[in-house]
Amino acid sequence: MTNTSKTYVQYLWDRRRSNGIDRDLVALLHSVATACKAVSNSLKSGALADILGSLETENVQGETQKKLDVIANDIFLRRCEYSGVLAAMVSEELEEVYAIPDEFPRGPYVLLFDPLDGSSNIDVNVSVGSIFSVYKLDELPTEMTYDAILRSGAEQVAAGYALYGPATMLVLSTGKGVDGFTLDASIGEFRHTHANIQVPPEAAEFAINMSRRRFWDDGIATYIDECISGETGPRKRDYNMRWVASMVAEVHRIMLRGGVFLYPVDSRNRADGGKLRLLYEANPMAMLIEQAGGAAITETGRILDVVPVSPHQRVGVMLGSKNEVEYLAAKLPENSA
Ligand code: AHM
Ligand code: MG
Repeated sequence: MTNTSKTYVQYLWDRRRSNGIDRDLVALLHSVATACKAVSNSLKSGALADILGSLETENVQGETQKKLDVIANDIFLRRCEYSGVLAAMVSEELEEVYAIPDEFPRGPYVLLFDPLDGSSNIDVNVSVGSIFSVYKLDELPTEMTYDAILRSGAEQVAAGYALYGPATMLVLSTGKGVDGFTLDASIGEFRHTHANIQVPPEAAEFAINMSRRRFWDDGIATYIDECISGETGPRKRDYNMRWVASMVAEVHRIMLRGGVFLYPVDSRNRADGGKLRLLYEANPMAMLIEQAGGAAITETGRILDVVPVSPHQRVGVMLGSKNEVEYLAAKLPENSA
């Protein structure tokens, strides 16, 4: 069957006309998609290309880097630095801000990304993804410090992820809804396959790492216990559970069929602020989920309202179907206050 749906680039030009996104943002989002296609291609070779396994290095979070983390990070930097529209990039894999080198023209945009999320899944051939977030600065800072470029999630002008699953997909928001694209290998382009994605407001499916139960705060434990008690409990319906350990895969499932994803602050990760990173994991996913009609919170309020204080800071993340997230929020002392 021939797919005649629009290509991603055609979609972006349509957005330029209807949604007013500027030419520079079109160029940047095109570069990001090219990076995602290159990452997808690298992942396909797996053990054949000797790119599985770990390196002896650690990233800024103190986590052992996989070979593919480094390869994917390099792909994002190389594909996007020449775009001419970026002032800087921030990556999970880089300690410092990556200021665009002098040899390239600069522009007002900042790109933040996790080049390969869910990397514990790489060696076992389970879905992984890339996550990205875009801001526009009022003016080019003379010095590219974190202070100059850190913004709260509400100021994002675009966010998205690529999911490297059975098919490679790209899901994007430029602030007016959410659209999904599937990589058409026959032409090497993403095609617009999912228009105006909406997260169902009701759902009976949760995703959480249950092995951490003994570390949870009371509100989280009560919520999950209620779900597990099913039909006979206060929720009066049976719940299903999923845990891929790949946030992109979990969020994508929620985008298409609803549910909630939780990686809360708990007694084991509280000193770090949580597990997931605000700027290039929580914020872009929160923008996408909200733009699709869902909700995304930390223990104290909306993720998009958190004011960042450092580039790699972590937060508790709870997101998904609106009614379910609101029910959960009411059980969290600082959220319901
Ligand atoms: P990563 O950026 O090091 O891959 O970590 C983020 C991932 C998420 O994709 C996933 O939700 C979570 O870590 C899984 O954590 P756990 O190993 O505790 O199940
Ligand atoms: Mg990650």
